[in-house]
This record gives sequence, C-alpha cells and structure tokens, in this order.
Amino acid sequence: MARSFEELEKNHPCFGGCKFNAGRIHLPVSPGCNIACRFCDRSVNDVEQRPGVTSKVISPDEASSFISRAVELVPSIKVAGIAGPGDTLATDYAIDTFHKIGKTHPDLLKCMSTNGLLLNERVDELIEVGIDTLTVTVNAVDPEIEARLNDYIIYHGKKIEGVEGAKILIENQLKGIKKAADTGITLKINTVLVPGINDHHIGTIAKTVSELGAIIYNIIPLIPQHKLKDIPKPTCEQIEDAREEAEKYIKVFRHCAHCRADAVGVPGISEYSKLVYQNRLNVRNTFSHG
Ligand code: CLF
Ligand code: SF4
Repeated sequence: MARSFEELEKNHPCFGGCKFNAGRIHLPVSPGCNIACRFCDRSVNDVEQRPGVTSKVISPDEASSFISRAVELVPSIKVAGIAGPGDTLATDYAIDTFHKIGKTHPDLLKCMSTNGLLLNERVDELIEVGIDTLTVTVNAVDPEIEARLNDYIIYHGKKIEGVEGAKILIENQLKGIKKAADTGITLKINTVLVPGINDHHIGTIAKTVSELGAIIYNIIPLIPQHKLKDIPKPTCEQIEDAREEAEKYIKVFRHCAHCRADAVGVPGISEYSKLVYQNRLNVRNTFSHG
C-alpha cells in the first residue's frame, strides 16, 4: 500500500523529514555494479560479486539484526534504505533483503536507490516487495552527455560502450521512472553535477523526470576522482545555479548529507554506522547513491 506523502514528509529524512530529525539505516547488501561511471572510485565489476568486495557487505539474512541494533541506538530511525555500495538491481540481494525485513520490521519505510539500468524490467519486483521510496541517479538524458560520464554498461551479460550504452541506460531509466511513478512509488532523482559536462543540462533533466512523475530532485556535487579526477568540484555558486534551474520544474532537496552505503542515524546530525556494523565494513567514502 502506498504511503501518503504526509507520512513520508514526517518520517523520511530525504523527503522532508529532516525537519523532524528522522533517521535511516543503510544496509550495504549490494556489492556489484553494472555500469561504469567515470567518477566512481570503486572498481566496477559486472553483475558478479568479487573477492574483497563481498567481505565489505552484509548478507540479506544479517540485515534484520543490524536494524534491531540500530533502532535501539537511534529510535528515530524510520527508514531502511539500500544504496549500494554498487547497484541495487545488479544483483538480487537488495530485493531479498526487503522481503526479509518487511517481515521483521514492517513499520520501517523501504527506500532504495539505483542507477536505473534494470529498473524498467524489475519494477514489478519493487512493487511486490513494497518499496515506498525510490531514487534513480540520472546524470544526463542526452546520450552524448551521458557517454562522457559513463564508459560502458553491462547489459544482459554484454558490455556496451559509449553512446550506444548510454542510450540504453537512459531509455531504461526513463521508462522505469514512469512505470514506478505510475504505480505509486514516490520517486527522487539524483544527479551528480559535473562542471563542463552536465552543468548546462540540469534544467532538461529536471523537466524530463518531473514530467515522468518524479517529485523531488537532489543535486550531488562531483567528488573529483577516478577518470574525472582533474575536473574541479562544483563551486557553491554552480551548485546553487543548478538547483535554481531544476527548481523551475521540480521540488529540490537541499539537505543531502552524501551518505555512505553503510550510514546509520540522522543524515548530517548523527552517525552510528561504526557502532552498528562494528567496523567490519570498509566501504570507501566515494559517490553515494542515496
Ligand atoms: Fe538512504 Fe537515499 Fe533512501 Fe535517503 S540517503 S537511500 S533517499 S534513506 Fe538522503 Fe543520504 Fe542524501 Fe541519499 S541524505 S545521500 S538523499
Ligand atoms: Fe555503479 Fe554507482 Fe559507481 Fe556508477 S557510481 S559505477 S552506478 S556504483
């Protein structure tokens, strides 16, 4: 059953609940990724897990006990989110986890973020498991621009590079956004703002996703690293300009704390991930999918 926006606004830190000190726990169950963002400083594998990556994530079976520990420490946690460290739809772990925690912690809102490559084909599974809020990272709606941000996709076992891969990614993201929004999932869009590449494209992205049914938009400033390490990070003015451009079309979220995939607490206020996960995680502080 879809939750009302009023309920989300009170209880979800990324959909208005920051005013109420609402908290979230991220469950880092999704190690693999299926696209190759040029700013992402984790080694991108295909849809398989890799040694060294698996040791840094928790299993779907472990998630409930971590949630119980987190809620004891931070009773204001109202959201269980899965935001990586890879893509949540590249493997089945995120959906399995939501099935399990839906039974043990039915009161928590279920939040997930994805790069959207497989959203269109997996959206029914998200509805079935009862996802309340979904974030899709859309960095461009023009394949020529996307190809400067992303080297390739791995799609149904095939590596597809450049503009051709970007086209498939964008098409699947946009179709998936529309499908998810039409079925009542509340949608946020994240865009990594990359000066000189997509900074003049923000209005077009915001307009496109708003027309498809997304209701909130979050601009994440680039952390210059990996293949985009020489691009300067956006200035406050560039971020503000981008937000103003987006705001012409969609509500803009301004309290993003750029959370890690294993964050626990109230974003920007408290951080309990070390206590909850007891240092067993070593997720690098890199791009967040939030
Ligand atoms: Fe986590 Fe993201 Fe859900 Fe929030 S974070 S999966 S929508 S519960 Fe929030 Fe963190 Fe910013 Fe994300 S402050 S990085 S926007
Ligand atoms: Fe995958 Fe996210 Fe990294 Fe892009 S930023 S390569 S979607 S993990």
